[in-house]
Amino acid sequence: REACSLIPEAWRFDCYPERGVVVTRELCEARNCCFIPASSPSSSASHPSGRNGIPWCFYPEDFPSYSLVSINDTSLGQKGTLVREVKTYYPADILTLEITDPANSRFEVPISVPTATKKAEKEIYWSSASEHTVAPLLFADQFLQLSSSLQSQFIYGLGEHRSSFLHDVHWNTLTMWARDVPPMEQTNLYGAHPFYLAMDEGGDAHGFFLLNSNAMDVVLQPAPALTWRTIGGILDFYVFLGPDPASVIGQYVEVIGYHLCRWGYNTSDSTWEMVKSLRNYKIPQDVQWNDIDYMDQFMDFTFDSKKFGTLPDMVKDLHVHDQRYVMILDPGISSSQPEGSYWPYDEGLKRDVFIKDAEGKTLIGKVWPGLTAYPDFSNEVTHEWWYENLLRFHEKVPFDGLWIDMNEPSNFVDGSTNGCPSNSLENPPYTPGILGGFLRAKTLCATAQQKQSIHYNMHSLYGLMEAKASASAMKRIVAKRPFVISRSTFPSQGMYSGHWLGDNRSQWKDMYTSIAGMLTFNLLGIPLVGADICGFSEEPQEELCVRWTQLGAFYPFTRNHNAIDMRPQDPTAFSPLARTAMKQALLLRYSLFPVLYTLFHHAHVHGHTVARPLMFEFPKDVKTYGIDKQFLWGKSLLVTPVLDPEVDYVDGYFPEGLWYDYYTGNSLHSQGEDLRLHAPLDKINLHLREGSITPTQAPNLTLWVSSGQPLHLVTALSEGGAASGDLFWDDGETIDTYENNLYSYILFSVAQNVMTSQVLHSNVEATYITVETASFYGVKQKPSRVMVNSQDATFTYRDNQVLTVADLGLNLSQNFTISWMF
Ligand code: MIG
Repeated sequence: REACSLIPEAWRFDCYPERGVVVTRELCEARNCCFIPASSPSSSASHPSGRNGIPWCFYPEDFPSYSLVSINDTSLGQKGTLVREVKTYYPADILTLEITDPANSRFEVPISVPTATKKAEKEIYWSSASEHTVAPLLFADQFLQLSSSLQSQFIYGLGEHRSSFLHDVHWNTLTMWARDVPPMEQTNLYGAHPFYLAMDEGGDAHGFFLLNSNAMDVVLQPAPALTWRTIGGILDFYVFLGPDPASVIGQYVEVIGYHLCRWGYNTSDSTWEMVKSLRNYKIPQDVQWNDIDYMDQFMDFTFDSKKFGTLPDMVKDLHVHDQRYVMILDPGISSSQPEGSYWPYDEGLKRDVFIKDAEGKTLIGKVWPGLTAYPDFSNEVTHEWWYENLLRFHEKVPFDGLWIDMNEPSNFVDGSTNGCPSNSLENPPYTPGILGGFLRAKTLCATAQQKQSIHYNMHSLYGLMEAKASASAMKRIVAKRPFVISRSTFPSQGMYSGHWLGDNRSQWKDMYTSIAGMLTFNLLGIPLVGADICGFSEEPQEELCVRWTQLGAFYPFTRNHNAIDMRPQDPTAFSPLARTAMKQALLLRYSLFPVLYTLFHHAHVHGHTVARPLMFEFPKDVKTYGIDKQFLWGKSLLVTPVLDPEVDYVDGYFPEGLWYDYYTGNSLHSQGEDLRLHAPLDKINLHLREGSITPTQAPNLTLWVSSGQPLHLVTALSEGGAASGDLFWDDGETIDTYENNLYSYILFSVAQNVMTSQVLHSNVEATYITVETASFYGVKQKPSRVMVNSQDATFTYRDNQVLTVADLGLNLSQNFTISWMF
C-alpha cells in the first residue's frame, strides 16, 4: 500500500509488539497493518518486529479506532462515550468506552487520590497537535494502548529503570512490573512509576501520569511520541500543566500524596565493634542496620540467639549514644515450622492474612527462610497482624525503623511451589517486555488471590501496601515519625517510605548511574532516596569508596551497604588518608543538615524535590536538560562529584551567573559554560548560587548532638547585593509538627548591606540554638563598620570579598539584623 510508505519512519507505531515472533507480511497484514522492513541500520534490532528499532509492522493512518459519539455534562465535569465499530485483533475488545469514572467493575488501582484534584487535572490528551496521526486507541480486556505525540524529546521519570536521567526517545521500550533483580539497563526493576515529565525547549514543562498498576510497556520513539501499553485496569490519566518543571512535580505530588520523611545515616555491616570503632575515630554515625543474618534461620520477628545474642544490648548501647537501630524484614513468612512454634505463621493462618493460590489454598513460595507464605497487605486484617508482630518483637529489640526488602514480592521459584495454572491471566494475549518473559517470573502466580483483586492487578502495589502497613505500625509503636525504607515502590509511596536503589555493584559506572536514580525518584515524589554507598556486590577500590562516600553524603538517604562475604567497606576499613577523607565528607553532610531538613520540609508541604536536577532551576537553559553528573540540593547548592578514577579535577557545567566556592567564598562568573575544577581525593566540589543564604551547623558525631550546635549562615550575594534563604526547625521526631504548629520557620534576607532574620513561626527548640557566625560572600570592598542589632561588632574581611562576623551569640528564635557600611 502506497499510503504506508508515506508514513515517516519516526512516526511508525508498532502494530506487532509481541516478542519471540518473527513478524511476516502475512501476520502483519492479518492485523490490517502496514508491513515495510525498515531501511536504516537501527532496524537490525534484537527483536524481529523491530522492538528497540523501527517497527516493520505498523498502523496505517486509517486504522479503525474509537469515535466520540456523545458528550454530556455531569456534576464532575463531562462524560464522553467512545464507540469502536470494528473489532481489533486482541480478544475481548471493549467496543463502548466511557471517559469518566466508569460504572463497570474493571480493576482500578486502590490508592486514594484527592478527588478534587483528580477532576481538575483529568484531561483528554490523545488529540495530537502534530500533522501526523498517532496510533489508534486500543481497549481490549487485556490490552490497552494509548499513544500520543510529544512536544519535545526531553522526557524524564518512568521508573524504575537503570538509565540516564534524560530518557532516550530513540525506540526505547521501558517495561514496568516490580521485579527483584540487580539494576541493569533495559529491564523492569523493583518499582513501577507510570509518570513522565516532559520539557520543552524554552522552559515549559508538563507531566503525564497513568494511574495503572498492571504490567505495561512504555514506548518512546523519535517522532517524538510515546505509547502506553498495559494489560489491564483502566486508562486513568492525569495531565499536569506546570508550566515549569518544579510546578509539574508539585502538581503530581499533590495527586500521589505528600511525604513524611526524615533522614538517616548508616554504615555497613552490623557489629557492635564497628560502631565503637567509628566512635573511636570520631566518624559520624546515626544508624546501625542489620541484614537478614540477625534472624534465626532468616525468619522475620526472630533473632539468632547465638550469633546475635547481644543484639538487645547493642541496641540499648546505640540508644545511650543517641544512635538508632534499623533492621531488615522480608515479606515471606516461614510456613514450615512445627505448629505452635512460630507465632507469625500460626496466627497469620488463624486470621487468614496470606495470599491464596487460584484454588483458595495458601500460596507457598520460597525465599530465605525456605517455604514461605506471603502476607496480603491489601487486607486491613493483615496490617493489624503485622503491627502485632512488630510490637512483640519491639519488646525484645527496640528498633527505631524498618528496612523492607524483597517486596516486589520476590520468590526464588516462579509462581509457587506448585507452579501456576495455565490460563489467560498467566499467559495473556500480550505480555510486556518483562524480564524472564512471564508475569510469574521470580514472583507469585498472576492468578494468586488477594483481598482486593488478583495478583495480576495487584503485583506492583505490593511494596506500597507493605510500606503503608509498616509506617502505620511504626507510628503506633514508637509514637514518632516512622522511618521505613522500601525496595519496591509505586506512586504515593513517598507518604510512607523512602527507597534505596537496590543491588548495585562496587563500580564507577554504578556510582554515576546512582545520580540519575536519585534525581528520578525525587521527580517521582520519593525524595528520601540513595544508593548503597561503595556498592553492594563486589569490592570497591579505596579510591572509588572515597569518591562514593563524598557523593553519598549528598544522597538524601545516606547509607553504606555491603553484600555478605565482601571485604568490609566502612570508613575504618581503609587507609588513614581514605578514612579521613570519608570522615570529612560525612561531617560536611552533618554540617549541612539544616539545609537538608528545610528541603524535606518543603518536600512535605509543597511537593518540592530535595536533590534537584539543574534543569529545574534553569529551565530556559537547554544545556542543563541532559545533566546527570551534577545536581543541586534545593535551589542553590551545586554538587559536582568526581565520577572517574585517577583524576584530581572534575568538569562541571555552570549555568549563567555568579557562583561561589562553598569552602572559600571565591567567586566565578559563568556565561553558561563547562569549567574544570580542582578536585583532590579529599574534596567534593560544592558551589553556592548567587542570591542564596545557606544555614549550616557545626557538625558532630550524631544528629542528636549535631542538631543542637550553633549555626553558621553563609550568604552568597547576587551581583546586586541581595540574597535570601530559610530554615525549618523542629524536634526532629514528633509526628505532624508542621500541622500542629510545633515548629520554627525563619526567613533570612539581605538587601542594601543589611541581613535580616525574620522569625515567622517559633517553637521552643529554636530557643536552644544560637547563630554564631555569618559569612557574606561577594562583599565588594572592606566595610568600615559592622553592626549587629545596632551594636558595633568585630569582623574580618578577606581579599576574596568575604566578610565574616563571628561570636554572634544570637538566639535563633529572635529577629536580628547584621549590617555593614563602607
Ligand atoms: O536476596 O537481605 O537488596 O540490600 O542485603 C537478597 C540480603 C536479599 C537484597 C537487598 C540487599 C540485602 C539482601 N537482599
